[in-house]
Amino acid sequence: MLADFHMMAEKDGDDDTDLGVAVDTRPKTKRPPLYKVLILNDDYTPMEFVVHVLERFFGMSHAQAFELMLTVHKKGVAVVGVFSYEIAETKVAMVMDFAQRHQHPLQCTMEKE
Ligand code: TYC
Repeated sequence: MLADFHMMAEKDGDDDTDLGVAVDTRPKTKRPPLYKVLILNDDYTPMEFVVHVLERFFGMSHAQAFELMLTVHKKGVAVVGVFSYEIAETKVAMVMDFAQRHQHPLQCTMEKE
């Protein structure tokens, strides 16, 4: 716990000679790192399957999912969401398992933001 810092002018009779310790003025609220989940293009996975994946696992509307699928198809890769490490890891595992079960080579990965 941080020591309180009272804004009292010249509390130490500031002649700049005291050898006090430095005191933290900001609470340390370190946010957890975030991870981008990416979908990669390939030549074999059907477009409709990718659209379905984006709707099912990333909560997108059909229109949003279709648009993002086309972005991946044209550009090769796209970020589909940003999550905490555990959520990102779970999304990647669910997509990879779903693709494998349907025998599509769709790839889903994550990287630190
Ligand atoms: N390129 C695929 C096709 O033409 C479609 C596709 C889009 C595949 C996005 C993967 O992440 C992907 N059938």
